[in-house]
Amino acid sequence: MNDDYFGDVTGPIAFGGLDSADPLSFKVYQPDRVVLGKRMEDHLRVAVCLWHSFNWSGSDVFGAGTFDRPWLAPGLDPMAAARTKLDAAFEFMTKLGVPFFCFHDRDLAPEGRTFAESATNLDAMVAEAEAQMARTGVKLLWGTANLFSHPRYAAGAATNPDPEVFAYAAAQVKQMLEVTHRLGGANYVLWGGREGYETLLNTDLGREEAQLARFLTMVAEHKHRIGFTGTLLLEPKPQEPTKHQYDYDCATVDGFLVRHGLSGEYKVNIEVNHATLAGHSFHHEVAYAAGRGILGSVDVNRGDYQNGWDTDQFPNSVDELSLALYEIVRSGGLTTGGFNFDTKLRRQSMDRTDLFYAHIGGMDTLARALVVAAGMVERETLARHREARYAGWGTQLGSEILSGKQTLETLAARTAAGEFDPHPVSGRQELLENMVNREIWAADRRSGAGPDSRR
Ligand code: XLS
Ligand code: NI
Ligand code: NI
Repeated sequence: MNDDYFGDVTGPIAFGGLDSADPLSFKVYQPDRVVLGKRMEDHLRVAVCLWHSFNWSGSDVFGAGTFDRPWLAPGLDPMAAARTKLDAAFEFMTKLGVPFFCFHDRDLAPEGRTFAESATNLDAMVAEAEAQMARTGVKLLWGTANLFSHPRYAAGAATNPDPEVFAYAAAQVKQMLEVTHRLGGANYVLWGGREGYETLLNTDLGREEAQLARFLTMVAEHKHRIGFTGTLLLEPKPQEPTKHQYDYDCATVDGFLVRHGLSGEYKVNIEVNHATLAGHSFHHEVAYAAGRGILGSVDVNRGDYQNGWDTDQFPNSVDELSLALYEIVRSGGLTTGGFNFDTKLRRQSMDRTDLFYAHIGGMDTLARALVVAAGMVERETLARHREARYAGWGTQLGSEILSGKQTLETLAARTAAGEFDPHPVSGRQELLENMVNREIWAADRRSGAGPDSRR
């Protein structure tokens, strides 16, 4: 087996702790460290993505690729290049020590001249991936179909004005769902990159919503037909590449699922930078999805607060991630989901080793956020305040209002009779913020101090 693409790095990356000066060691992430009764690796279920990390050359709209990625060099035989890319990816994942990966059909195998040729290419590469997975133990967190790169999808896939494009997308998703099933994937993702519009002047919103609903119903039906037991996930994003995307945010997706009888069939794959593009915090999106029972998986990254793009940077803010991790942990954790690094290196981070620095930093940030979140859960720091704030709803009045025993008339009569005299109480926001900071600062003592295995 090749071991050539990341020759500068000897894997597996070891835990070095906070005192280690080795940039190729984990400072906090320790797979076997037990946090709230569960191994860190099992809480986080980290995945590497094959698109930004292995199938992108560092090109942007203004310039050519900058990255040192021999398998993306022009002029290579596409299938040979795909095999090299897969070798490199599995070498990277094994050295990094992550349990999962994610890919689009087109990341694994090149598109052919016909659908049949694309399908054959994919099947051949899936066999290779299967062998790599068996050899390394790396598992598939989720698969997905690329329904946005090819020009045929410029006006959408399921929401295209042309039903033949819908049919083409259906064929692609059918194969990728089956591939994901064959590879034992834990989830299947649909991100509607072109399911939206550029201008309302040529767009029939009602028709496009009906098409999307039909498409997602067909996907759910096929999932059951083939016996795939993983979770179907929709990935919300408000815009980019289109001006407006229909799966705008978690609340929009939830409403769509309810409207079309698809609740229970789909959960959400929440991406940090998509949350912020939608004008929300990631914390908000996680809390919303958890509250609605649709929290599925996370594409972990971050945006840049000074621009409005999906910059997909590697996460590095413990403060922000801790709040989201807190909601995730207290809601029971990600079950079939995980944390997929849907992240792009900056264009000047050209070396292959930069992929290691980026993922190590991201995993340490996640690990540290998990330790902070666990502290908040263990000490019930926030939960006690939250419960006390709503205590009134546990009284007879509260339960009678919610159960429908009270009406506007009865409440008006009782208020007029002087029965109620509510007094505003402090929300204690600054106190709660201090409590969160204390957990973040105290985690310094705990985060490098795992009792167990160095690895
Ligand atoms: C793009 C999306 C994409 C999905 C998978 O913004 O994040 O990468 O995760 O199609
Ligand atoms: Ni994503
Ligand atoms: Ni993104």
